[in-house]
Amino acid sequence: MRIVVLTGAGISAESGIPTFRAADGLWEGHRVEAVATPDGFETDPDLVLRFYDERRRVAASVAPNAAHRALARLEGALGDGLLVVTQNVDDLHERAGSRNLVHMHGELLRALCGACGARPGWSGDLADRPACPECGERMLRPDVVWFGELPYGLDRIEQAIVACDVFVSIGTSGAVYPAAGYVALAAAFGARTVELTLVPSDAVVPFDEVRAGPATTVVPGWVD
Ligand code: BV8
Repeated sequence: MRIVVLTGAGISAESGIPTFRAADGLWEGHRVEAVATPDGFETDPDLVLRFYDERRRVAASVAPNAAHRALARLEGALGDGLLVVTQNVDDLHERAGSRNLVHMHGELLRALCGACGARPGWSGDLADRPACPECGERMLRPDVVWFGELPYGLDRIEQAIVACDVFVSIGTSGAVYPAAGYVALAAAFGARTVELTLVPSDAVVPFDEVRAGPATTVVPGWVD
């Protein structure tokens, strides 16, 4: 049995990490989408660095929830038969025990050097412009994928989706591509598609099965 699970902000919501498109999706009065972009970074790098420093601190202060732990249990049972593809940049899947994991939109706990391209692990702040441990330049940004930038791991993800038997989408609004197109790709290659989320998304193709509810209920319910 080969399963691909796509997760979005909804799986971390009950851990205390705000989702993107909830009513309060604002940061210092800016739409999150306006901040999490290359243009936003060019326009006001300090604002963007502070935005991600704050999100890094929030992510460090919360814990994985029952949904993250259920996926780690599922990996224990399936081994390489399970791949988790997350749009999230927090490390709650790792801390719950998931290992077969792709952060397609990058990671809060990694920096990216604008000078040498190094991607060092990073748990501190970036707004105080620390030096890159590789080249010494002070051009570090969060290693997250902004709009118009190429997500990570696309080949590995697409190969897993076309080969999987079941595709499960958890806690994502299906607003962002290429992730939003994965359910159609899975269905086209014959996989059964399942959505586990609070508010069912108006997906490009309907899911075979939808379970609406909080992730800490519907994900363990489906896994176990
Ligand atoms: C790319 C940064 C190509 C990291 C994010 C037109 C013009 C320009 C671009 C495009 C265009 N059309 C399409 C595109 C591509 C664009 C795109 O999709 N735009 C959209 C707006 C139309 N995509 C891109 O640019 C991507 N790159 O295509 O590159 C390319 C090719 C070659 C060379 C170069 C480039 C890059 C996309 C990545 C953008 N970065 N964030 C960060 O700050 O975190 S996107 C951002 O949205 C986050 O990553 C987030 O993960 C993602 C999706 O949001 P969700 O996770 O779904 O969260 P949301 O709040 O929306 O929904 C939460 C859901 O949870 C809800 O459904 C809710 O019901 C549910 N929920 C809530 N509580 C619970 C719950 N479920 C269960 N339990 C609960 N308790």
